[in-house]
Amino acid sequence: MAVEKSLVIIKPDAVERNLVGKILEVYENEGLKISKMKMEKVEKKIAEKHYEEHKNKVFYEELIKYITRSPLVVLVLEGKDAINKVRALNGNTNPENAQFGTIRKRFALSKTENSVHSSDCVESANREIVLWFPSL
Ligand code: 3AN
Repeated sequence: MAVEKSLVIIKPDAVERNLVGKILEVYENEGLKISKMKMEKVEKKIAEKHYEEHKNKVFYEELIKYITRSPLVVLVLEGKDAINKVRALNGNTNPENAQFGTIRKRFALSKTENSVHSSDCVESANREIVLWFPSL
């Protein structure tokens, strides 16, 4: 399996509830390496670019308001099959449907306030990493 990079966000609801350490521990325990990491309250224009594929969805405005409301932690995780591995650890978008033991089952509050984001394919990962870490 190929070594991949995935862009991960520990979202405002999780940072607000002091869950950063617990979430990072899940990824590190699976052997994933943190290769970049920063904490910030994201600018609206970066948030809009990150979620541009959802621009026409009914939940878009709520999503942008939420993701910009308080600081988040954004990181790059590296490892074998990192993209699928992280998505499996995160669980379903809707915490009600997330598998037992996943990050979203344990911590997410709703479909919007669902604690984590991770890239869904190599192309998204490349796009998102350049967006969040433009100096790379
Ligand atoms: P995922 O983050 O699981 O890849 P996406 O890419 O389909 O999910 O959605 C991006 C984000 O948009 C989700 N993490 C969630 O915060 C929000 N979202 C997705 N679907 C809904 C929905 N039906 N209602 C509210 N928010 C949603």
